[in-house]
Amino acid sequence: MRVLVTGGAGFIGANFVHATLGRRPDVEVVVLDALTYAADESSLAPVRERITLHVGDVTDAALVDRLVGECDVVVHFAAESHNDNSLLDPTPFVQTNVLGTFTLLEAVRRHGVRLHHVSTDEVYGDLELDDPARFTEATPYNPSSPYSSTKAGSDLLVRAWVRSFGVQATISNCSNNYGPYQHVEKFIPRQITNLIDGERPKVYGAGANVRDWIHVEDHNEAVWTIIERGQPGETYLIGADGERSNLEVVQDLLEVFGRDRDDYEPVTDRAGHDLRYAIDSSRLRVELGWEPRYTDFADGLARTVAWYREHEDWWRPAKAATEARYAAGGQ
Ligand code: NAD
Ligand code: TDX
Repeated sequence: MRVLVTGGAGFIGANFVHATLGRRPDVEVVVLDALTYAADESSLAPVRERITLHVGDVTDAALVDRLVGECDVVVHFAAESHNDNSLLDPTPFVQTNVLGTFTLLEAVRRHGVRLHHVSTDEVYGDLELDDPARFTEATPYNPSSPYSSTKAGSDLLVRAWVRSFGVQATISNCSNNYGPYQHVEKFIPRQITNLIDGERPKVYGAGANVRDWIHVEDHNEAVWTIIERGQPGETYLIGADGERSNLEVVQDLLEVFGRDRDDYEPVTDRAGHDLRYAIDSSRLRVELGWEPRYTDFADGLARTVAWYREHEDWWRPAKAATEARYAAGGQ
């Protein structure tokens, strides 16, 4: 089986490529990635000889058509993925997330190729902090940010292409991922690398906002489960019951580094900051038999800290510029 992985040089995509080559020796991996600021070709270095990497844009219809025509399955990770960036300049979000997905859909339609579209729980908007509800596949779309609205738009395109043209596609909406190879702009790697540098973690507002954390390997195994056993045309929510407030995560990290639990810095809050995300992944578990393996968040976090400690050469080049950008916005 030949799999085309868009965005395979980014955080989740690179982990997907590693996991696929590690556990599915029959699968041939082709990566399409524009190598934006969010990508790092060195994330693929350990497997570079075993994959084909095309540096190109998912909105390039001719290139996408050719690559899709040569593969059996497409797994679509490529996206602009950071909410804070989408508030500074939404343009590339509309371009990549909406037009890129449209370009891919037209190609899989022409070639009759199976597509798995990777999306986010943020398409459902947010929940109140004291609301016991969780998102399900039936929750209405209600995105808040430029990022999440463009992801919602891409999901709706996929649904329409399934219904109107019979495209064989599945969609997954996953909660917040953590693990190796995540860009230092994101919450957990930013705080780990701040702590390695002796700086204080930066918490938006009071740190009360809740995210539902899942280890990236559990996400990617769920994606494979859906490719192999999912129903074309269906949506599956992916989550590992990992709800934590941002403050709890920061305090866990402070403890790992042997620092005082209150040694963090409150900074300017994100505009329109979603309060809480929470996933009910019963459908994926009951119908397709998936279960997360990283069920101990403290352990997963400690392993992630160890990875960043051991891979300073990987994250250091992006750190100063990322912090300068945050500092300019008071964050
Ligand atoms: P990332 O920003 O780390 O990686 C995105 C990758 O896409 C990069 O390698 C980048 O170069 C590539 N890319 C961007 N624009 C492109 C274009 N026009 N053409 C080709 N390649 C392009 O993102 P991530 O965190 O790995 O997220 C991957 C996917 O998973 C995204 O679709 C995101 O919406 C979704 N997702 C992420 C999370 C999370 O917590 N990170 C959770 C749920 C869903
Ligand atoms: O320095 C920080 N301090 C802070 O308190 C940063 C960078 C973030 N935060 C807060 C904002 C959020 O409440 O931490 C939480 C997590 O922030 P991000 O890592 O930016 O993630 P989030 O906005 O929740 O979106 C993530 O999960 C869903 C991914 O970036 C998306 O791609 C995915 O779709």
